[in-house]
Amino acid sequence: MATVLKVEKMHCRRCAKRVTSAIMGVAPQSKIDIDIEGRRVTIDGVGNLSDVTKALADAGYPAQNA
Ligand SMILES: [Cu+2]
Repeated sequence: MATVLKVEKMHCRRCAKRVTSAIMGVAPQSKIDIDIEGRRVTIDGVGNLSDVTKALADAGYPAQNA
C-alpha cells in the first residue's frame, strides 16, 4: 500500500532530488513518486515509515501524513 506524505518545504526539482535521496537512504527498495506542485510524496514499499520521516526531517524537509 502506498503512503502519501505532505512535504511543505519541497518547492522545486532540487528539493525533490534531496527528498528522493533522503528516502532512498533509508528505504532503497521503495518506489517514490513526487508531486512538486502538490508538495506530495507517494512512497510504495516503504519499510519503516518513521525512519523515512526522520530522514526527511534531518534533510530539512519535515513530512506529515497527507
Ligand atoms: Cu527547492
